[in-house]
Amino acid sequence: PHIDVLAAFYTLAEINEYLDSLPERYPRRAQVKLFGWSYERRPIKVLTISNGDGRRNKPVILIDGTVHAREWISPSMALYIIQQLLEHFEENQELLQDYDWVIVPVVNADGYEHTHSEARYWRKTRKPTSDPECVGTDINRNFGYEWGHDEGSSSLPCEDIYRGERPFDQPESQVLRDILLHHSERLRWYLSLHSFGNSLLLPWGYTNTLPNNYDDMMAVADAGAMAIVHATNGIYSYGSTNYVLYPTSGDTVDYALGVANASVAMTMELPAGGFLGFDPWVSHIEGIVTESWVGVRAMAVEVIRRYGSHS
Ligand code: 0X9
Ligand code: ZN
Repeated sequence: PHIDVLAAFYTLAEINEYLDSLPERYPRRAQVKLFGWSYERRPIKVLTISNGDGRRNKPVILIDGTVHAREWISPSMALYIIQQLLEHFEENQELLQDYDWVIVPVVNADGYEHTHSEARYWRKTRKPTSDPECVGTDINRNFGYEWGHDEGSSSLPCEDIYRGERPFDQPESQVLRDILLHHSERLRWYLSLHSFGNSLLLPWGYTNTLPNNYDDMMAVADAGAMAIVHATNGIYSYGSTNYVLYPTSGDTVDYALGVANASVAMTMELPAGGFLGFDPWVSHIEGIVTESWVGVRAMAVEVIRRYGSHS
C-alpha cells in the first residue's frame, strides 16, 4: 500500500502496513524490524534504509516520531523522510553513501491510537498509574539518565510530564532505549521529532550546564536553521532546551547523548498548525514537511561532513 503523506494523517495500522510493504518494494535498501511491543501489545517497528551496497555497520542517523501521541505531524515527517530517501534516492544518494538511516515513525503506539479513537490531545502512554483516576506516563520523562529531578519532570501521575515510578517502567521507553543501545556504537545523530515550536533543542535538559560537544551540536543545528530560513523564511530557534524552552529530566535526547553515545542529539519541534498547534489540518502538511526536510537534509549533510564515514 502506497501512502500519500501529504493527503492525510494515518493510523498506526496504516503506517505499519506501509512500513511492512517497503522491503518488498526495495529489497536491497529497506529493512523492517519489530523491536518490541507497547503496553497494550501494539508492535513498535523500525525501518532501516541503506543504499544497498552491502557494506555493513555504517554510522547511523536515528530518527523517531510520536513519542508524544498528539504530535501528529511527527509521524508524517518521519514518513516524508522515508519517501525522500527511498523514492527520491537519486537526489539524496550522498545521504546514504556512508550512512544508514534508522527510522521509528511511532514510538508511543498506544497513545497514538488513543488520539485517533478517543482523545485527540493525549500525550502520554496508556499504562495505568498508581492513581486510579489517571492513566499514562510521559515517555520523554521516563528515560534513565538523570531521571527523577523535580525540575523538568513530575512525580504526580495526573500531570502531563509524569515521569513514572521508576526509569523505564514503560514498555515503549524500553523499546526505544533498546533501539538506541543497539546502534550506540555507530550513532552519529539522534533526532527526535516533536511538535510544536520551530526549534532545535539540544541537551542537556536536566541541567543548565552545557555538554562538552555543545559547540559541535550547535554547528549542526545552525546548518539546519540557516537552510530553512534561506529556503522558506521559516524561523527556528536553537540551543540548549534549558535556555530555548524549559528544563526536562529523563528525556530521550539526554539519554542518547549521556548513555547511548550519540555524537549529536536533538529534539526538533516542528511548526505548529491547527487550533492548539498539535493538530494541523491536512492542508498544512505539505508546507511543514517540505520546509522541515530542507532543515533535516542540511543537518544530515553537516553531520556527515563533521563525523565522517567510519564507524
Ligand atoms: O517537553 C518535551 O518533552 C519536549 N517538548 S514537547 O512540547 N514536544 O513536549 C521538549 C524536550 C526537549 N529536551 C531536550 N532537548 N533535552
Ligand atoms: Zn513532544
